[in-house]
Amino acid sequence: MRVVTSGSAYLDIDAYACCIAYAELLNQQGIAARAVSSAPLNTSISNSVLGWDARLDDYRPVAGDEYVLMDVSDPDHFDPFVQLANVREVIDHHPGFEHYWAQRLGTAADIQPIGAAATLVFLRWEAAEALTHISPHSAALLATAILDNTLNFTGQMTTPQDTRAYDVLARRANLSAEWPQCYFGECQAAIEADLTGALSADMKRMTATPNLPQRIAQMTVWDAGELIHQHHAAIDQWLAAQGEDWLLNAISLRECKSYWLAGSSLSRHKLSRLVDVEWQGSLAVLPHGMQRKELLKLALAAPVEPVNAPDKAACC
Ligand SMILES: [Mn+2]
Repeated sequence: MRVVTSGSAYLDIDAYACCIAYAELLNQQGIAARAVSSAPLNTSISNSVLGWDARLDDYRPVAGDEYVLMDVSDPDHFDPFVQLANVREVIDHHPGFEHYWAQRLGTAADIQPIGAAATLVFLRWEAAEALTHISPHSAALLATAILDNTLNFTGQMTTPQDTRAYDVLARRANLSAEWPQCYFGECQAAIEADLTGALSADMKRMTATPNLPQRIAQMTVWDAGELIHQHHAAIDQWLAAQGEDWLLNAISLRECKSYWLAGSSLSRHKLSRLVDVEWQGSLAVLPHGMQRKELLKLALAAPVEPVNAPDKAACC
């Protein structure tokens, strides 16, 4: 069995769509595959999306299964049932592990800087000349994943391939012109209804990257300024309970900006080394929407700051 799966922390709409739509393609090609995850779904998988006729498979991996990893390539972040030695294929758009997988898998590792991993899955369907057979729910899932991961085509990683894939898939799925606004509005309502749940469902540990705050929570909403204005204290309190070195990256699609809320002067210092931002207390507003994976790319490219030698005055 080919087990098509993703990360351990949570599934977002991109990972969810990729698992379901790629397992469907493999099955159509005569390769038995299941879309499987043990991770919780985050708020990007909105109520409308959950109402579509699409599900992960109820399947428990067994010895001898092979694994296909979608929208993740960091071995520390895989779903815990994944057997590293049995990974057959990786399709992802996060930076950092391209070389590792190219050495292990050669061309079976497909890691590209592109707006959504869902676009890479769309390209597989297209290359297989199978798009006329894609189910409406898989087309709708992939299209919505592209909307989300490209920040409605405003994200800096968006490519012409993402835009083209959305157009083709939205037509196949009969999505209306109002779907983007409807979808993002639904996501914001879900986040506001359970703010701490949304924070914990989209929080990543970045401890392997010393140039970044140790924890980064991210949310993509229609109006992040308003959300932070209304819920600043609750967000602060919940994140502070997770430690002192953290960032909330709230992406605001209405204004195409990122709102950053940082946990401490250490967190702000790390971020200011990567991006020229002006802090007002713990808050900074970036003039464009920046995704966590873009920030990760900057952090990986920057030199690691040497740990300060002990301060003599403090010792004496
Ligand atoms: Mn993604």
